Amino acid sequence: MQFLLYLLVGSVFLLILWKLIMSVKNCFLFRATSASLFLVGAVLASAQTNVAASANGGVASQSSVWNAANTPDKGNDGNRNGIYAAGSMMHTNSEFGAWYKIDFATATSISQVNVFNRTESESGRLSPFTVSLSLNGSVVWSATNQTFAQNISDPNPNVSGMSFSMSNILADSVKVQLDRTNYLHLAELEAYEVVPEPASFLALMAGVGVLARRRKSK
Ligand SMILES: [Ca+2]
Repeated sequence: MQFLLYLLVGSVFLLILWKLIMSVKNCFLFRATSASLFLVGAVLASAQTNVAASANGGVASQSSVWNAANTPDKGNDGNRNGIYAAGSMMHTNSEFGAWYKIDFATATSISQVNVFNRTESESGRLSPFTVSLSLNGSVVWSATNQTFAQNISDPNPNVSGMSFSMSNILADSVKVQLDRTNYLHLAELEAYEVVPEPASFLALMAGVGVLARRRKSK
């Protein structure tokens, strides 16, 4: 269904682009301008989708549940608040290699993983840890022996996240695991893919069309 939508949008876009080129093909300034906007649009007309979120089909599991209030769904509910009392944190028992995993709805090319730690206390329990991506049960990317260090800016002081970047790794799950014995509690675990936004792209090209008409009328 999504493929058909892209095909339809792509066809409309090509038709509009062809008409624009034919109407102002002798205008060098326009061609230079539209080419620049085309490149800008290709960058702007993309968005990141967190495929680990339960709202996007992510299904979470964990090695154990410390308290009934700290079930796996709390780690992918879209709430990054790191205060335990906020009620949006998964929490295992204290055990060696305690883990938290989220299966995606489908295999997806992942470019970024964000790990959000507890903030009001016990944030040191997370380190050292391993974050990994897997496909069909095999690890396809990992960062081991990590010490948590906040590198995500957030206006909410109760949000503390560490971001990991990778080059579009095809995976169907993301996992955080302690490299020692301790409790594992995360406010949120996210995994992002970059997807095109045809609607934004067409809006941009509509702006190009207006520009073309203005230049042609001069
Ligand atoms: Ca949460």
